[in-house]
Amino acid sequence: MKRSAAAWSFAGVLAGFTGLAINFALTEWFNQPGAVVAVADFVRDHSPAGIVNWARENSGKKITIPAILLILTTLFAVIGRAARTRWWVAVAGFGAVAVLGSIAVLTTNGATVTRLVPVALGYVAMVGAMALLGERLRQLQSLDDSHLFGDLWRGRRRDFLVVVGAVVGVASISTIAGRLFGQDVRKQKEEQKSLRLPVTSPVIPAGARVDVDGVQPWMTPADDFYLIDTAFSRPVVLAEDWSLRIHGMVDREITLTYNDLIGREGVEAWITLNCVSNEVGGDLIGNAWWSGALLAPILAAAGPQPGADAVLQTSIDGWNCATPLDVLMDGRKAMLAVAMNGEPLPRDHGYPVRTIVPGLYGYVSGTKWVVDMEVTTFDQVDAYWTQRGWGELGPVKMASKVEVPSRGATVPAGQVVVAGTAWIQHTGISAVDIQVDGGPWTPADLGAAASTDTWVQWKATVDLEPGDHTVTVRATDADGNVQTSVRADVLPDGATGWHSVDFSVA
Ligand SMILES: Nc1nc2c(c(=O)[nH]1)N[C@H]1C(S)=C(S)[C@@H](COP(=O)(O)O)O[C@H]1N2
Ligand SMILES: [Mo]
Repeated sequence: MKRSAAAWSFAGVLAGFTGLAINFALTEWFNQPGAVVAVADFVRDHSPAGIVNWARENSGKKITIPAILLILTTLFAVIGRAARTRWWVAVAGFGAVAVLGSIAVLTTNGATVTRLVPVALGYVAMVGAMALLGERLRQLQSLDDSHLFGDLWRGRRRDFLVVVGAVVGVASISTIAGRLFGQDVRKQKEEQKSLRLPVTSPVIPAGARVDVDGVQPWMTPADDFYLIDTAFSRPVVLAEDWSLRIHGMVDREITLTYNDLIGREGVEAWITLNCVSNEVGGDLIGNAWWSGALLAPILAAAGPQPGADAVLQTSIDGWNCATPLDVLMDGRKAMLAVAMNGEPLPRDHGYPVRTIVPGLYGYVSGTKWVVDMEVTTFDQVDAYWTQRGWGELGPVKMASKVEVPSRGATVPAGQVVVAGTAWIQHTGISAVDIQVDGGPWTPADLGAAASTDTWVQWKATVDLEPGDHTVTVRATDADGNVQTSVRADVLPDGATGWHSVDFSVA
């Protein structure tokens, strides 16, 4: 009796996951949001700001999908168990799951009813697998006590296990096939390989590096570049399908294709991008050689109307941000980027096109997979993060970081090298000072600055006695402002405060 309940629960879980696997395989193949991802998106978009901000700090993105799968596992087990005596519970229970999935899928960005097809087929797979498994279980359990553990029982148990094996096989193969053969994923890789972009390879400016081991590379390789976005599954967009629509408070609406974009006069620049969520001493920052087209002349061609002060940028995944129009038009190298470090953008960093705006945090400017720009006013719009309590304008704050010695390190006595980075993009750093054990501030040597839009490396050498020490760094910008010591949290508009590192001298 107990065993049979467990067997039916197991069958329910297996049938449920078979349906999820079929849904996954189909949605990967047709490049649509899968039902589980759509539910995760739905949960994120309908959670209160406090929870979303909390989750952002506590890697909520990583636990959302496992949590949904855990809840589904429990639900599938309950459904399977109930189906032992009431078959209609399986039909209705899996049906309820499919209805929830359908609602979530229909709320995804750009949804059409065709997105319901993979949900429906997933549902058919759930009920079908449950029917196959249930029938074998029923046969097995219809044996009376005299047959228990006899040949007949063994034979029927084998039948059941064969069906279990077949169902597990179908589910696994679908999942793996979805991962490997997602049509557009393959096409995208081919496209990225065959693109011949009019871009140059990065050449690190002479003197930019202080050449101290342990300082992060001046140019961040794309593979090491931090990743931040709200997407549970990063969109796969083909350059050949991409277009950007510029509309709203403009004299002429414009639609640009990828070829239009790369046919324009190019712009290339070293630009450091960082996240507003970067804590003091944190590593949500990177510096790359970006290539693309300047945004200002494109916006100018559209002709922003008087009164407009914002550009609402939207990604193909529905995420959006509003960027000050004057910042985009003031002559800085705000661009629609197609390449990073001389290569087409990687999928995760926004392939085929993203926005990069020197001097602003990513959350108000760096839209990945950007497809829409609406010229508007801040009064009229409330973008994804500003709705959740983050600052509207998002200029980068001055910051500096000690990277050598690392925290807790033990270094040999004598001349100790201290080094790191400092930044305030689009203003530029003019000086960096360090302080050891609360003593006087002494100037560090700065690496060459490529432009005001990148970070600078710095280094200093200090003579230290054996024992425990603390080194603190602070920067000064090109206007002579000294970095504030006042500690501020990353919410609402970026952290402030000096970075210190404790270490020992042997
Ligand atoms: N589509 C989309 N673009 C986005 C985001 C996002 O969540 N979705 N996050 C922004 C934030 S908060 C930052 S800091 C940068 C990070 O860019 P990266 O992942 O290429 O480093 O992308 C921005 N662009
Ligand atoms: Mo960010």
